[in-house]
Amino acid sequence: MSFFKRIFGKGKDTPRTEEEAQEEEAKVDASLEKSRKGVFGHISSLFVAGEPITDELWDQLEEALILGDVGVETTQYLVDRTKDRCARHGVKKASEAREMLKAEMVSTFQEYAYQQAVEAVPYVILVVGVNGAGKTTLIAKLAHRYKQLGKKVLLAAGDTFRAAAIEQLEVWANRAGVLLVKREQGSDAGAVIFDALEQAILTKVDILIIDTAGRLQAKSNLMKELGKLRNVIRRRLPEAPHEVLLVIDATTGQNGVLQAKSFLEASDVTGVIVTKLDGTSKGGIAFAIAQDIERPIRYIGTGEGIGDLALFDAASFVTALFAEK
Ligand SMILES: Nc1nc2c(ncn2[C@@H]2O[C@H](COP(=O)(O)OP(=O)(O)O)[C@@H](O)[C@H]2O)c(=O)[nH]1
Ligand SMILES: [Mg+2]
Repeated sequence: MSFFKRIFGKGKDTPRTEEEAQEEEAKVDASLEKSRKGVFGHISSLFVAGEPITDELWDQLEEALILGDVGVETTQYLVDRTKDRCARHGVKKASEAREMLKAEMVSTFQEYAYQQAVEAVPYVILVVGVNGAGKTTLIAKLAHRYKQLGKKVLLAAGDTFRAAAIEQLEVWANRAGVLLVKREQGSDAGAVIFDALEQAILTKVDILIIDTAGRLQAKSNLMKELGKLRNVIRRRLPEAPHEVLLVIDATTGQNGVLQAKSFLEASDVTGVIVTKLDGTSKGGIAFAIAQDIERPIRYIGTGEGIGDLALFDAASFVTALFAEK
């Protein structure tokens, strides 16, 4: 029996122990180091203790947020709301304004809160996003996580375009100790998914996670392809997929957000995963993602290893961005 207190979260991926929650916070903290030392350290230093709030401060803040990949619109939104919050609270000092900014940042993320996942067996998760965003790696991380939570996990190699993609998922499935359904390269992705659904139902799998190809030639093709996959799933399980996770690479900046938006029209995205936060000094992209994609951020990828995944928590994310080390 674990003596750690159980934390009952909102998702299927909880409960976690307190120790695990702390480990995840440390991972988030480490992956934001570049951002903290760069733009966000600078932002923090704009709010000089003992100084009053000035127009210049707001201008500098705006400039710095845009540099940090927060995006023009989201920056304007954040700054306006921070000003309002300062006015409402009668804040005059710069050091207090910094806390108002942080509070606004947290609430920006919370506008799209994660909804309680439905109970379903098998619980089907479809993973979408452009090539290279980190879909396959995320699937490995999720498989590992659910396995550790005692769930029976099955993966579907739905990216059938490249042989390497199937092999890559197979290597990860072995490493995570979960089963994989695949067909040879060039097969119909819908057929792979159909097989996987049959196997998941027959063998009473708890969680089925489906990989997809992220080719982004024409938007109409993408919509057609994803629509087809969705129909295959729904014909067998009308309520599925229960989650559609959109994976976005933090290092691709505003352009990455723009590309990711085409997936919103092509599939019913329920949540976002931000990967490679460890590889950028512009962690502000997370705000742009939350605002532009209008979905909750579920997890962040904090590295290339199977354990490098953290549940997203708005407050600890903002704290880590500004923490003084
Ligand atoms: N540093 C870092 N690299 C990552 C992360 N997630 C994925 N990657 C790397 O990004 C590359 C593409 O990942 P992959 O899962 O193949 O992307 P896919 O094409 O969307 O399936 C690989 O080299 C991964 O190791 C992350 O959170 N941090
Ligand atoms: Mg892949």
